[in-house]
Parts: sequence; C-alpha cells; structure tokens
Amino acid sequence: MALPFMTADEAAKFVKNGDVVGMGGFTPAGAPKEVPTAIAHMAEALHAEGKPFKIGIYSGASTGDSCDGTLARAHAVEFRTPYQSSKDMRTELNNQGAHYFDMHLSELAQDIRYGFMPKPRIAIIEACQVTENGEIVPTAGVGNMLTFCKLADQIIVELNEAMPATMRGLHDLYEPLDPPMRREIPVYKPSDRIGADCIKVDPKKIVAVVKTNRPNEVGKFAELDETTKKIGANVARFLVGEMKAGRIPASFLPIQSGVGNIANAVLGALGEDKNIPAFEMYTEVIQDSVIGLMKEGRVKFASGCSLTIGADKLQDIIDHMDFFRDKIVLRPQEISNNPEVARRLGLITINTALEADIYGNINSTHVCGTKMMNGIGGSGDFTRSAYISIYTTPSTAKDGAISSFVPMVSHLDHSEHSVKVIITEHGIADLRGKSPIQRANEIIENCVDPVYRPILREYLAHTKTAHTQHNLALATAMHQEFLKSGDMRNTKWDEYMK
Ligand code: 0RQ
Repeated sequence: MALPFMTADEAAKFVKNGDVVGMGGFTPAGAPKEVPTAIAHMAEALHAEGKPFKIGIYSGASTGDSCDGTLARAHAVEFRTPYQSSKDMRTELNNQGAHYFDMHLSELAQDIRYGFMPKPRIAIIEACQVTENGEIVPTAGVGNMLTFCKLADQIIVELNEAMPATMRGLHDLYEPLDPPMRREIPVYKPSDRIGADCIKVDPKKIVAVVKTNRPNEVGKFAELDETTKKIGANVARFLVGEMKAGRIPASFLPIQSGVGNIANAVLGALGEDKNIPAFEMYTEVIQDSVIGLMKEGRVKFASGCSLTIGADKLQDIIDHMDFFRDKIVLRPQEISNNPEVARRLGLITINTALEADIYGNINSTHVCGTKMMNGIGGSGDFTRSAYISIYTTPSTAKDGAISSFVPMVSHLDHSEHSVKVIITEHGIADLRGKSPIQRANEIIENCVDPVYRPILREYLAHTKTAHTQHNLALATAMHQEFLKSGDMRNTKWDEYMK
C-alpha cells in the first residue's frame, strides 16, 4: 500500500473539533511542527466564521512553538496535559482559556490505557522513517508516541528530512503490561535494551504522511554565571563527600538531572570535577552538556526520553552516529521515568525547585501559589524513588526581590518526606534524619541568601514550639509582600500580625 503523502494543510483536515490528539516527541525534540501549525490556522479560519474548534492535546512533555505556541495563540485548545513550557500556552492556561492537568510524566500512557482519560482519536508524530508495512521510527524524542500510535484510530506522520533514517537504532520501544499482569521492567542497568527499534502499526491507520525539513525548536541555555557555577560546584562537593563517606559506591550511581538552565549547569560541573568517576545517566531529557561530556569520556552512557539539545549538537550526533549509537538510548517516558526502575537502579536525582520552604517542601510549578509556570514534569517520578533526591535552586530570583526560601511553600509538589538534600550557591542543606526544626536551621544557615536569613529567623521567633513550627497568619506574608510591594525584602512581620 503506497504511503498517503500530502501537505500539512490537507493532513490537518483529518482533525475535527472536539478531537483528542496525541502529539509525539518529548520537549521540542521530535515534536510535530507543520501539522499543528496548519491545525491552528484552520482553527483561526473557523473561529472567524463563528464556528467552534478546540482540541484536547496529549504530549510527551513540552513541545515547540509551532505546536503549543500556535495552538494557544489560536485559542484552539480545550485541555492540555501532561506538561508545557510555552509562554503563550502558559498565558492561555492561567487565563483558563484551556484546562490543564499537570501530571507525573511516567503516568499518562498507563492512565489512558487504564481508561482514566480518553483515548487519543488521532496521533500526530514526527518520524525519520515510515514504511509501507507500518514501521515508524521516531526522531530525537519519543515521549508517549508508542502508546498514542497503538490507541489512536488515525496516525499523521511528519516525515522530517532533517532527521536521517540512520537514527534508527537509537530507540528502545517497550510498553509494559498492565496490572495484574505487569512484571518488573527488565532494565537492570541504564544501557539495557528491552524493546523494538521502531513502532509497528496497522498501515491502514496511517492516513497522512507530510514531508518536512525542520530543525527542533530547542531554546538556547543561558550562559553559566557565578550563581549557577557555584550551585554546580556545591552539588559536586556534596556527591564527592558522599563517596568518601561510603554512602555512594566508588563505581558511582546513575544520575537523573532535570530540565533548564540550572540542571544544564550542574551537569557540566559534575563532568568537570575529576573526583567524580565517569558516570552513567538514567534520565528524562538528555541536555546539551551531556553530549560534550560523552565526547570527553566523562559520561559513559545516557538513557533518556529525548535529545533536547541545540541543532548543532544534534547534527554532531547524526554525523557521528557510529560513536554515539552505543552510548545513547531513547525510551518511552513510561520507561525512562519509571519509578520502579528508578528505585531499583539507585538513581541520584537532581531537580530544580521554583520555591522551597524552611522544612524542605518543594514547589516546582506555581508562582506565588496561583500562576502555573511549566508543570511538575518528571521531577516527581524521580524524587520519590531516588537513592538520594537533591533539589537545587538559586537562593533568590528576580534580582533578589524573591527569596527562593519561604516559611511555607505556596503550592506543594514534593513533600519534606521525599526531599533529602537542598543545594544553592551558598551551600548544602542535608535534611536526612533531621526533625523539622533541625531542617529549618540547616536550610536557613546553609542555603538561604544572607539578606533573607534574619527575616526567616525572625519568622521562627514568631512561632510557638511545636513539631513543625508555623504561625499561620504569617506563613504566606513574604508572598503577600511580593504581591504588594514587588520585593520580599520589605517583609515586616508585625504588619502581617494585625
Ligand atoms: O524567570 O527567566 O523570567 O527571570 O523562573 O528560572 O532560575 O532560569 O531556572 O530554567 O532551571 O527553571 C523550576 C521553572 C526552573 C524548571 C524551573 C523564575 C526565574 C526565571 C526560570 P525569568 P531559572 P530553570 C524533569 C524535571 C519543573 C519540572 C521539572 C521547571 C524562571 O526547572 O519547570 O523539575 N521544573 N522537571 O526568575 C517566581 C520564584 C521563582 C521564579 C525562579 N520563586 N518565584 N519566579 N523564578 N524562582 C524534566 C522534565 O520534566 C521535562
């Protein structure tokens, strides 16, 4: 059966108002680009005629601007899950123009299979190869596309000519059985391969193949600055100390590292510190710094769900596939982020907090407790199951006007029970085995910006002795002060006592 080649505009017509669509890829890596943009244009035209058009969108994680950005600007999104990081989508969600279900990334595929959420009617995925007998090879990001392709009635493939078919072999595509039949996922070390190198579907489901030639829309990282360099050095110092104390084996343990500027800087610092042996990664996104470290022999292997790297770095991999093929594997997020595997492999997990409180609770998602930033992503998949869970953050944001440490987080993503260590540019708070008041002292004296230390000590002075000391009238005063004057440094506790 010949493949149904057509334009993006023609393919977009398969998508109807009210459809649930599963987008392939993970982050802008491997996300579809031209068909979502064509759907957004179709939505705008229909809206101009006074006709409704909105779709529900499942993805792996964030996507690129040509997907989340265009669809948000066209007001064409009914609901969105499990993660996004687009400026315009964020605005749409915070204005309640679309419903957002922020969820653990490892869970979406199984939740759809369990029937907790509707099946995608249509899957839109990017591939580097598609064959007439229904073999589809993903590109730089896998995400949930294996499950979407299996469950959807129709599949639209963007065949991206910028991603050569030689990428075949980078992927390991495996879907677990559902309870009560599920067994352990047989990944016993990060490099184990347990699945297929392509997705196999009934070719009749492939209703459109759109040829494209587009790089991934991966943003540039901020240059390392003094703060991020110090955070990275402190993480390295902590891990070297753990090795010396015999709490991390000399052969080291696999690393999971989160997404964003801080995470990229931390990994760079770990690679540079020769006291840490060359290590393996069992992670979600493989970011820019990993590729350089792999070439230097500092990262031996990386298992992930996507290559969320700049176009130059991806080209380097494509050009040197023989070097990279046995050092990288890309898996569905149900496997790359699987808590059962994370606990068994003994991952050292390093994620970034938006805000922490003096007891070690973490807010990864909500600015001042109300406005969605990105989402919890995979941080919860890893944190709860880690060998050691580490959170990093600069001690302040917005030029010091926001303290990353507050009396009580304004939204809770990771609780004090799962967070073992917090690290800033000032130092390390080791929370293991400590009571709430011991944790508060450890965090204030080691991690908080010196300007905010007296403010937080004074907060504690306004509380009564209890297992966890709080003054509920004052617990959100620093947030309220920021909303009022734009600067948490102005917090005067007495004003909030009234
Ligand atoms: O905003 O750029 O406008 O100044 O947040 O902060 O310091 O550049 O850090 O890029 O590493 O992102 C938590 C958002 C950090 C990210 C978060 C403002 C700050 C800046 C970004 P500006 P930085 P990063 C698995 C792991 C959740 C998902 C996750 C994230 C912007 O790491 O989304 O962990 N994590 N996934 O100024 C208001 C505060 C703030 C603040 C920082 N307290 N209040 N704004 N900012 N602290 C991987 C995946 O799941 C894909």
